[in-house]
Order: sequence, then C-alpha cells, then structure tokens
Amino acid sequence: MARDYSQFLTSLKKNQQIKTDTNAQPAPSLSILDRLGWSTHFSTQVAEGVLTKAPPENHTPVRVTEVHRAGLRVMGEDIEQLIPPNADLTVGDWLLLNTQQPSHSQRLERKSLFKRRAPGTDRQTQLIAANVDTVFIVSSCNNDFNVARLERYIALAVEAEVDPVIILTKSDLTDTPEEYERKAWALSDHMPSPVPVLVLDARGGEPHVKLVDWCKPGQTLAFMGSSGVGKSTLVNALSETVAAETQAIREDDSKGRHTTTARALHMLPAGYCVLDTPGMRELQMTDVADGIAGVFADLHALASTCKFNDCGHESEPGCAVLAAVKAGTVEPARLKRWKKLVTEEQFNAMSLAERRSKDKAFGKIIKEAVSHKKR
Ligand SMILES: Nc1nc2c(ncn2[C@@H]2O[C@H](COP(=O)(O)OP(=O)(O)OP(=O)(O)O)[C@@H](O)[C@H]2O)c(=O)[nH]1
Ligand SMILES: [Mg+2]
Ligand SMILES: [Zn+2]
Repeated sequence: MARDYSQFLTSLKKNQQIKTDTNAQPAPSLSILDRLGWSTHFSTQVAEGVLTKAPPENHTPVRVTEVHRAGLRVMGEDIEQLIPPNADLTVGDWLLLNTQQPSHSQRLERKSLFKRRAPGTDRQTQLIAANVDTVFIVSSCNNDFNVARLERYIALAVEAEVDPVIILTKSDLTDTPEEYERKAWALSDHMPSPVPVLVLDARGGEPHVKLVDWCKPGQTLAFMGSSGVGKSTLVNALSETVAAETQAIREDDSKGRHTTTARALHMLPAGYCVLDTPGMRELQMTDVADGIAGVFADLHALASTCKFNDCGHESEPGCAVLAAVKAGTVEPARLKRWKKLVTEEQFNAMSLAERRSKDKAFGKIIKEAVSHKKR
C-alpha cells in the first residue's frame, strides 16, 4: 500500500480540481477519496506537514466508516481494513493511516464534530460523528413530532458547525402534513438562516427528488432522529447498493424498535456518503451553549438586557425576557424550553468542570506521593 509522495500530491491536486465544480454530475472518474469526501481541508493538512513527522511511503489517507468494539473499519484508495479501537476517533474521521503500524495513525483536523453526553452516570462525552456536511434531522408526521426534541437536534447541529435540514417522514399517514411543516419551519424563525423543512414519504422515489440539492459528490450527509422515524428507509431510498435494515414501528405509540444498532458511513455510487445512525434514546447535551444561543437567538439577546447579569427570568425586576412574554412577543412555552436546555447545559458543563478539577487534584496527590518516594 506504499505510495510515492509526489505521486500522492499530484493525485491530491487532481482531486481538488474536481472538487471546485460543485455542480458536477456524478462522474465515474471520481476517485475513491473524492467519493469519501476528501477535500482541501484535509489535503492541505497533509501538504502542510503532518507527513513531515511520518515517512510518506508508509502513510495513506483513509476515512473511518464504522466503529466497533473490536476496531475501526477504514476505507481509502485501494484499501479497506480494520484497525485497532481508539476511543478518540469516531465515524467520519479522516486519518493518515500508518500502514506498518495502524495504531500509530494520525487523525486529521476535523471540519465538524457531533458529540453528546453519554447515557449513564459517568458523564463522559460521546463522539457521534465527524466531518459531516449536512445533518438531516428526521421526525415523522405522527406522535414522534416534538418541537423540543427538534430544537435540541438543531442546537447540536449549530454547535457542531453542520448545516441542519428537517425531514418530516410519513406524510402519507396524515391528513395534515402542512400543519407539521408549518410548526417545523417556525423553529428557525429567530435563527440567522432558516432551517429547510422537507415533508415526504420516505419510501419510494420522493427522497431522491427532494434531497437532490444536498446529494452532491464529496458530501457527507447524516441522518439523525428517534427510532422508527425512517432514517434507514431514507438511506435505502437514496441508494441502489445499500440495504439498511428497517422494521415497522409499534402501532400504539409510534415508537420504533431500535433496528439500526451501529453508525455506518455508506459510500453511494453517485459519489457522496450517507451516515445512518441508530435512534438515540437520550440526547443529553454538553458543551452546546453556542448551539442553544443560535436556536434561541432572540431570547439570548433579550437576556443580555435584563437588569441583573444572573437573571433567572423567573420574577426578577427589570427582566427583559418576562417583559417580552407579557408583551406577547415571546411564547411562554418556548421560554420554558429554552430555560430547560440552558439549565441542562449548565449542569452538564459544571459537572464536567468539577470532574476536571477533581482529576487535577488527584494528579497532584499522586505527583506529591511520587516525589516523596524519590526523596
Ligand atoms: N408509511 C410510511 N412508512 C414509513 C415511512 N418512513 C419509514 N416508514 C416505515 O417506518 C418503519 C421504521 O423505519 P426505519 O427506516 O427502520 O426507521 P429508523 O429511523 O431507521 O429506526 P431505527 O433504526 O430503529 O433508529 C419501517 O417500517 C418503514 O417502512 C414513510 O414515509 N411512510
Ligand atoms: Mg435504522
Ligand atoms: Zn431576565
């Protein structure tokens, strides 16, 4: 798998030329790296010297397509293999694979990163996906539709620096798809740029037509949302090659059965990648203050004009937020959702900080004990 460095750089340049034409139709001449989403963001890192620390002949760019306990599946030009597990890597990451010693591979700087607070009590951050260009936040025109959850996903996308698009599936199962659509559009009323909303039947040909603006060569598109909303159905609709497993939801409460169990990045024949994800039971957020401020930009701005810096917008005098509610310009339910997210974010951030300071104190005790021994 050895590569000559100059040959490697020539191929990078060639790839970049193809990249500049974003309207290019899928062409069979696209290299595997192009199809995997290789771009100047990554090639310049290589050209600027990641390779100076590593002999080029033993290194080749690969993308992480699957994460398993046993290891990570990576794909590149003429290469597809498992490498040892690494908790600092996630699906979508680009690596400079050390073909001699895969565990010594170097991760390239990410373009974007999705993360959440891992379920459970230890509050670890869990990496969800890296280097995604667009996230399709999927919900259905049924009981799954939940404004608070959608806001949560949008905040996560804003924080990750990924463009969000809302897809509402199962339009065929409701008499009022436009009601759902209207509520979904309203979510970005106060954001600097609107979050597009697509309403469709995920089975059959509709996704191909409605998602065409995003399905461009070199793009990485992720599907996120609760179990049973049709993420895998959408992936299958876009692809002639992938057959992601799908399963009917429960009739009584519209809940899914967690059919997809692992994240997988699929390279489609048209030259772009789609990432199918399992429905998340819990989406606890951490380090998403900017994302929340982005979704609730109006409330964030109002809060900065409250009389007290630490105003809780409960009953404080001079509260600009409560004044806006009274004036009818802010919906009370929306204020409640914002406060819930901010409180959760602050709590999670504080616990992390506490954990860090505890770790530091513990490190100091060990250091002192060691230096004691040395004396
Ligand atoms: N009628 C109708 N059924 C749909 C639509 N989208 C998905 N379904 C059905 O909904 C069920 C669940 O779809 P999946 O694609 O498995 O859902 P998922 O989001 O991948 O779920 P998990 O893998 O559990 O997270 C399947 O039976 C699909 O056929 C739609 O637009 N209309
Ligand atoms: Mg699925
Ligand atoms: Zn206030």
